[in-house]
Amino acid sequence: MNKVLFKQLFLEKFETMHGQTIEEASPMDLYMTLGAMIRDFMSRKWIHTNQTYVNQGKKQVYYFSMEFLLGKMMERNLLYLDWKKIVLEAFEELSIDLEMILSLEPDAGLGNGGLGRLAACFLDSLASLQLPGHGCGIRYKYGFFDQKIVDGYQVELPDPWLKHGNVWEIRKADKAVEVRFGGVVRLDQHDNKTIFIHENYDTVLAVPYDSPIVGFQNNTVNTLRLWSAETTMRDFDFSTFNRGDYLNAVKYKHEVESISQILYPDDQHQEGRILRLKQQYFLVSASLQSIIHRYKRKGGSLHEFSNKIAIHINDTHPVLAIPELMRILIDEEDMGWDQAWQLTTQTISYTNHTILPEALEKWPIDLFQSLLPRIYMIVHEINERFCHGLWQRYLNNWEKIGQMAILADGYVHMAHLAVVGSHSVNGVAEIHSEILKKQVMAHFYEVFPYKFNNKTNGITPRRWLIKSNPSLSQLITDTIGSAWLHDSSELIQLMNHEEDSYFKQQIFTIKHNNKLTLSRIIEDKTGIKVDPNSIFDVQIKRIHAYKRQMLNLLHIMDLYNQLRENPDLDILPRTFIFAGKSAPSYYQAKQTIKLIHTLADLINKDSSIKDKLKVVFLENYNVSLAEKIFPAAEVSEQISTASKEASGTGNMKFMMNGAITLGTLDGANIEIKDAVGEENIVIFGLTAHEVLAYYRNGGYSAWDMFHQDSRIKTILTQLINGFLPAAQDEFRSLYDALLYQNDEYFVLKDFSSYVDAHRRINQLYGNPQQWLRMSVCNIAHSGRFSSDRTISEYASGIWQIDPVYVGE
Ligand code: 26V
Repeated sequence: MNKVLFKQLFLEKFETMHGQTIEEASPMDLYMTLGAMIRDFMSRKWIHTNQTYVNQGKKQVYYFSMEFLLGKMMERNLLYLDWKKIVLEAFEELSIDLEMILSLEPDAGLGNGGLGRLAACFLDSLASLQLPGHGCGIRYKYGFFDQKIVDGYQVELPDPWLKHGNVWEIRKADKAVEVRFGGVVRLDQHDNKTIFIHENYDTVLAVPYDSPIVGFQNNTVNTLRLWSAETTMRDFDFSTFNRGDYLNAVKYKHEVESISQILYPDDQHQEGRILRLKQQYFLVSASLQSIIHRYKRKGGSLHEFSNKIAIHINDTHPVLAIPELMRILIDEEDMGWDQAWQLTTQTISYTNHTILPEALEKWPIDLFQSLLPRIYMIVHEINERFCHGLWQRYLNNWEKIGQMAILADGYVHMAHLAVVGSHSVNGVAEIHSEILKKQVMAHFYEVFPYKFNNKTNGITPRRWLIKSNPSLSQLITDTIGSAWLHDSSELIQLMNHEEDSYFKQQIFTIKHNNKLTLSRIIEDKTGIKVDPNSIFDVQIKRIHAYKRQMLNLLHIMDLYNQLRENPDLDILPRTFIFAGKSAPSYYQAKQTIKLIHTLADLINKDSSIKDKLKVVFLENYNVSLAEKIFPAAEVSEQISTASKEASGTGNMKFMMNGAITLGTLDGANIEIKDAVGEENIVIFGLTAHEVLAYYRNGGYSAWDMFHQDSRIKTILTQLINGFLPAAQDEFRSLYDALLYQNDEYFVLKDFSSYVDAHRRINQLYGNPQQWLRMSVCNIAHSGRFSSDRTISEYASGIWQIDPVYVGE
């Protein structure tokens, strides 16, 4: 591709698509035209990739996930195809503003947070490493809700991201499959074998929409297949409608389509709603049927299935892939139980992403059984056989067997099914994997020690550095060459420039410019003027008690109290930046958002503190906003209660953009510390060991903290005594959680060491050479947190897949 050719093709494409000349074009028409051109170009590579995969017959992996938090795709695709420069120049000649066109694309927000974004980074790395790996998910009509802040409160609005269509997807109506719900299972005999006949079920049509996932400047184009729920014409027109029951027919259609209507927005709380279970089965049944159809069509033998196909389940949400694969092999392919079980466990691998007990999935047996009668029978049989083995091993230890059973206390325990029915179980950071083995899943670890392993998370440096921070990327290339673009471990070469003051000056300038850009965004969106010379201290993530936004806020209140007492207090000016969404039904988290706004109101207006402190909340945190914040951040707040954050991935995005982590010894923070060394990170607070000991033995009293530390007493009292510009009882629930509910997440216990950690940040920042050296050291060591490293480990350690070279 070159500029002249691009211009010609673009104008032609525009005219054929829109039947008018470019002078009459709306910005959206221009966006669509560019999208269609990119898609056409990728299509050729896509076809070629698929042909190569078929011809070479190598093993492929399918990543099953209820969430893919992709963000925008157009600029990404331009960069990966190496078209960005050409398009920029061509558009300049056509007087089209590329940045504006790119901004028209809605974020594909089909995820809640860490788990969904990880799936998107993994797809990016699979394609960029030329690995044959594809995503399977749901094409939600509405993505994660849009957050509006009204009077300091979060309000949720729908996210109609498909309103203008989606240029990247291709609907494959001919590849639709049927998914069955409800009904009854009748047993019959056939050739001396029991067969299972599923009758009187409802059928939902699953229609796939495929999007290309192009690799970074290579020829690989993998597939993300998202399923949409529709009624079969048969059901809609003939059975119900012909009975003259028009209203019920419409209602039925609506019910079926509701399966792919919305993404559930609560990511740390198991809700037990039937629609969510329907979504989960819909995803795995449709995906498995299509994988097996295709596998057989290409001549594959089912006995070889697990040598040719790996299926990974992203948390337990797609765990019904285990009984569904059993069902297909046994009921439809006439295989015996033992062989089906062998193939199923050899095919499936599972990642756990959370240890919060309230997020562990379980479904009431009666609900499960009536929705999925045949699947229930299979789960029951899996449970019988598993428990039988346990009886032999543990003789009469009923308590232990009960704790491990898949069916127990009236529930189906999804994590138990995942461990029993897969060959690999991994956590997402070293500490998290250890906690799984030693605590949460200790019984299972005793039975299946060989299944357990760790795969520390990672992030794609292409989106989170090359795309989001182009000036830093350019400086890195100018300094160490371009090898790092394809191999992020090369970033370590930057360590040779740790003491290079010219280089550090450039690092400073880039950060400063990024801060200026963010300052403008902040002023545009909130009207708040922030000082670009102040320390940008950032906490952006889901709002949750265990992530402890409250700890950050209590420290801000303490600083504010000190400044009011002594406006000349010797601290460097700070800007505290927050963003994040609360689950719609999570009252405490919503009140935390209100508290951030209340403090911002109070503090930003108070001229007596001489602009030393500003508090900002940016609404509607999403991938695109994140891409603007990370490059401008200086302090990365990673302050979860130790043992609670499985890994965290925002911590890695900050580090890669040169921010210093202020964090607890939790999740991947520990590995960041190991990578950069203690002098290049600021650690505080209880260790996981200490936290777990408190949970086990008791002995923590929040009231003791209140009485022992006068700062805590003052601040907590200010929450409820009318000091804040809000209704007097507004923050009573936050106050009660910290005191009357004995501070479940040890906010007060860690307060004092958190304050000290901030003092240390203040000192370090006060010595620019030292701070910049730390910043360089963090960037240099961030290569280990590339999702390319993570995916290589999954590929060789779990999936047993190899790269497939796709030619021009
Ligand atoms: C759970 C549920 C519960 C039922 C309703 C819908 C729903 C949706 C998502 C989830 C799972 C959330 C788990 C999660 O996001 N964990 C995060 O995973 C990141 C990637 O591994 C990791 O970095 C974070 O530490 C971890 O909190």
